[in-house]
Amino acid sequence: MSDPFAFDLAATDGAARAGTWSTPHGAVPTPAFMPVGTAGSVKGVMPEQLAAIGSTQILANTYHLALRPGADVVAELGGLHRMMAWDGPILTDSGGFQVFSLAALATMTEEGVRFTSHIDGAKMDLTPEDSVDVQAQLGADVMMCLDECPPLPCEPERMQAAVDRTTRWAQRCRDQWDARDRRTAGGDPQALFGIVQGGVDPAMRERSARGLLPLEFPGYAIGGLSVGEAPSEMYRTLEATTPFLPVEKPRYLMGVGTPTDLLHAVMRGVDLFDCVMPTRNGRNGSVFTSAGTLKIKNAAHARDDSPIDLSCDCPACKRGGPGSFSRGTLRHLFLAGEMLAPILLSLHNLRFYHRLLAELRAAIVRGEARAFVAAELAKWGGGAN
Ligand code: PRF
Ligand code: ZN
Repeated sequence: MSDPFAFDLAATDGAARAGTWSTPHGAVPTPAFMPVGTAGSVKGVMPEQLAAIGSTQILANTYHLALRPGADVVAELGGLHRMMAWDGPILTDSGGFQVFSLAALATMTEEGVRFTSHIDGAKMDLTPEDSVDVQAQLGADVMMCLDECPPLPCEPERMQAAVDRTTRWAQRCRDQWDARDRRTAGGDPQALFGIVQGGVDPAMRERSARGLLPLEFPGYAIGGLSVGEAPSEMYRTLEATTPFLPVEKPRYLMGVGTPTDLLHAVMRGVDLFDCVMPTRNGRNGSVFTSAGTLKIKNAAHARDDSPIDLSCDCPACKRGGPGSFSRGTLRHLFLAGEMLAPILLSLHNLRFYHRLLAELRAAIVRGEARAFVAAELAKWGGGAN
């Protein structure tokens, strides 16, 4: 049988790659950005709107869904695709990272993580095997290994221990994935990605990658970045990490980042991203434009009849054509607490991310990635995105 998770490289330009990632729920042109649907919905955005603005694959979180409504309930409701009314590819994160950012009283042992639910205070355990079982019940196309992501800065001994534990847990996740015949509880093929850790130390990143490679995952994530280090350190680390990853497998940078981060990461060989930034910032009234970020609530926009971005074809901007919303109108809707405002700004920001990566992909195919990135960064200038 042909590989349901084939990754085909259409073009490379330096370290940057233009590819197509296949899944049982459709193909994803890469580089690609995944909107975050933490608890089973991309906040405020309808699935058909996501498709219309260019979303191809979305992300959901094991931690949130396992606590509420429970993985068994998700399975009974038909799995994540049915629940989210999204027939395209879905990826779930494994839960460990969210335990340490959200749960109370999280502790870690070799066996797994133990924590207290941030929702109802219930005590819960999550082992690597549990994480795979729960993610199989959720039924996404791609699941992630349980990993340990130490906050930065981090002592070298602690970092090495986290890297080695992440490698051992990856083996246990892989064994459990094999035991489940690499399928969701509903019987569909399901991929498992390994996660490279190691902070900003190139030697640790190499150690982590070398530990995971023999497990032959269908894809590799880069975790442990955007956790307190400077952007320049993150870019340097990516440069020291991607050369150790297989060329023919997708690479996913977890929880990153700003538009600037995406451009720099693609130039260093990353294919997939997720981040709450476009939707969270949109809900807070902060938008990305071709001239940098702006805050729609600022008084300066009160009587501004122009759209957020004349070059944007999202449902809010419509390139300034009929049916577009002006900055002044959006500011008013925000200040009046109208729910349409955060929805429109979420759509705009997601469209900005998708268009940026689609244009970068085209530039990679043309062999002009470097010039494209330089031109975008220059356009954003002082209003940096
Ligand atoms: N590990 C996992 N999920 C993550 C991260 C990680 O390191 C990050 C770090 N940026 C975001 N989400 N499992
Ligand atoms: Zn727009």
